[in-house]
Amino acid sequence: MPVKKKQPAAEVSDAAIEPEVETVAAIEPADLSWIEPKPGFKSGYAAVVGKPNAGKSTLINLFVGRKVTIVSPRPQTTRRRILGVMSTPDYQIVFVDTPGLHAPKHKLGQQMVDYAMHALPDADLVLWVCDASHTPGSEDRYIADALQREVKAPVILVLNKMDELPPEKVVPNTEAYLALLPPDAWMMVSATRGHNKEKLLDLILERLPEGPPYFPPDQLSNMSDRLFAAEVIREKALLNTYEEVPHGIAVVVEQWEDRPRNMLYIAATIYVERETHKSILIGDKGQKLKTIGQKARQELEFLLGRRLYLELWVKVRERWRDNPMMIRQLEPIE
Ligand SMILES: Nc1nc2c(ncn2[C@@H]2O[C@H](COP(=O)(O)OP(=O)(O)O)[C@@H](O)[C@H]2O)c(=O)[nH]1
Ligand SMILES: [Mg+2]
Repeated sequence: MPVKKKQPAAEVSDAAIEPEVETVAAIEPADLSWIEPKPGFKSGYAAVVGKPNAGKSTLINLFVGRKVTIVSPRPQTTRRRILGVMSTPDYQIVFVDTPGLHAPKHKLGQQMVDYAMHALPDADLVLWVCDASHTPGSEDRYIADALQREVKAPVILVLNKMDELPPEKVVPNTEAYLALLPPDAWMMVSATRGHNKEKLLDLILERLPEGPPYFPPDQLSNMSDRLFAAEVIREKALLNTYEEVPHGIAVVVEQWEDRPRNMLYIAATIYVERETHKSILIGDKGQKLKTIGQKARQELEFLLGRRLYLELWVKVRERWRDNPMMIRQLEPIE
């Protein structure tokens, strides 16, 4: 087949260019009143750390009141530093979601641990989230040591998953976690059910310093809609695959276009590390990819408040998690 030649760009001579006329109507001045410090207003960064799967992201979504960070039963779902902002007329808490602290096995894992560690020195307080339904393991000890070393701010121990904790384990498990690191305060909660949310909030507010709001009150996260869409697609891919596939998944939104009648068109590529993973993700007659696409579309339509046409592609990038250049492409830093 003959290769189609690219059309040359239209030539424009200087004479043809009209001087630009200012046609933009006066722009409304932005409402910056939220920046004004109000007496007694409290604000601060709360770094949320803990081992993978402890429920850090679930807890942040609970406080923010909307999903701002994805959740799955797979360890290491959170790869970036994601902020979830909770604003009221009296205070603003900026929750810093961090990848779970763990011994990294690849370069991406190292980047994730670095994100989590970097959140610590800047934090006004630290929420150390543990899975209280299990006794502490070596990962919890590793985190307790890191907190002892790196953190001067108050540490609140959040004993999560109390809904899965049998009554006879409450005292021994609590004591075992308290023995790792004496926190400034602790609370048993269930992030999925919302148990003790208000009590934990009181502990946070007691330790939150006075300060100005850092974000406008209607801003819930630091993520652009485009990045968040990629995250939601990744979450649906994680929830619909098993074993080794999920860890090597990355999603890039390649196209994002407004279409007529408030329709949004998104084309995204799901990257995997192996051909076999690609066929698992696509599934028999494309069924798995279709399910992932439907679930992502439904949720994004709800979150973005508009109709969506979502097109998904799957591509292989071998061992991308060990390749610094590909990590930059697929999991860029903010
Ligand atoms: N039973 C129970 N499960 C929870 C609770 N909080 C989180 N989970 C589940 O634990 C898994 C990991 O949650 P996630 O928030 O992604 O953990 P992260 O890795 O620490 O961010 C998900 O399947 C959550 O639904 C809880 O309070 N109780
Ligand atoms: Mg997470």
